[in-house]
Amino acid sequence: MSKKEAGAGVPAHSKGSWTSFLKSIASFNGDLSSLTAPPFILSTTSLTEYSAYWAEHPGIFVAPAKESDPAKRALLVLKWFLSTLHQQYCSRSEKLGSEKKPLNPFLGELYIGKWEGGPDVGETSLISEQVSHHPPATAYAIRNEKHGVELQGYNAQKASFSTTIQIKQIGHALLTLTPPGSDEKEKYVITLPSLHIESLVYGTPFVELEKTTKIVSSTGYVAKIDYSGKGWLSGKKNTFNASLFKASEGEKKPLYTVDGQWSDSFTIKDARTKDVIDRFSIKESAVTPLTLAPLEEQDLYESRRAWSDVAAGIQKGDMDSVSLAKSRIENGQRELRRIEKAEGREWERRFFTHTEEKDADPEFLRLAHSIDLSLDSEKTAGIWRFDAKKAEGARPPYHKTGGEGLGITE
Ligand code: HC3
Repeated sequence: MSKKEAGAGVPAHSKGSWTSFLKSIASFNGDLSSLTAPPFILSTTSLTEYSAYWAEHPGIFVAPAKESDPAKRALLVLKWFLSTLHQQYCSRSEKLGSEKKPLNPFLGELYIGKWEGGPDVGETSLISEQVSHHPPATAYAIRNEKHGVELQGYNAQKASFSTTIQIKQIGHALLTLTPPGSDEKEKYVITLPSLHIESLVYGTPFVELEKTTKIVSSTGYVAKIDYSGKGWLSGKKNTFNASLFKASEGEKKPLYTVDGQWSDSFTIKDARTKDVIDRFSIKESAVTPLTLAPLEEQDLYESRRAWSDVAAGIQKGDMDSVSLAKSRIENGQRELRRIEKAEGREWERRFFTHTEEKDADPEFLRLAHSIDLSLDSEKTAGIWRFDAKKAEGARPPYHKTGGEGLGITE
């Protein structure tokens, strides 16, 4: 078998710029948005859109709320989490041939939509907002009223370089649901996996997950997922081993185990009997597309509308129009920040409010500490929570200004 050559996936006219890009990565400062990447690797999608990956299987998202046994409920939460990984971390490279460099969201950028899940599942809504630009942080709230399920969270990335790009995710997700026949809400605190980029040298980057994710519930269960890749024991990419156990009994006494590849399929077993009790396969689980408002009805701050000229330029390969449209947004944002500073105020987030650790919900803090989730809130400009009051009053146009901040003046 012939060996793949470096740069094999890079278009002929981009070989030189790809080599320069690789050199710049080796000495970069950790800010991924500052990297100048060749046009062929630029994505037309902003990071605010990535929040949708959490619920592209709305039926699996709401399933725990229908289960009356607490251990099985925690297992269904684990199954849902695992089912999101394919969408989160490899749907783009599968569709486009490689992982691309996403658009760097501007402060206040919004991505809003809903999934129609049919009579059984009902409607699930998504609100994603760029709540901080320096450091970049995206917050989201995903809610299904029919089943009383809500996921909210926020994330930022800290990048470093050692043989390839390594990314540590900062932030967490918080799932809240009401079990059948109960008035008490239960909570699940979810940590976010670390990742690195593979196949950079060939010009076909893709994501591999590493280290661990933990999910702890207010009902006393913990799920631990260990990720490994091709060079590890199993020899297969995107591998994981997970177990669910009672916090009081520890991981040596698992109730359930889950093994497989997050990009393909996995098997859930009863840890005591070793019986297979459930399977999940990406190929057999169609995703439900998110419905967005038509572009002309979207707010000027909604991602697809705000970035439309940039995206059109990228698609045409017209880098002059891309720089022009990007500069318009960047200059508009700079001007807005200047005015805010002069007026002694800051940008008002439309759907989220930040708290400091000392003011956070004590139950959340207890759960977070129990799984060593370090909040690192200075790296996300605070702990971000969905603000139902703000959201109640929010109807398009969501922002108070006009096109200011986007370089639109008339
Ligand atoms: C690192 C990443 C941006 C961040 C992406 C995150 C962590 C965002 C939150 C989502 O819930 C999960 C997620 C999935 C993929 C992560 C992206 C993969 C690559 C991208 C870098 C900024 C791009 C690096 C450039 C290049 C050319 C190597 O692709």
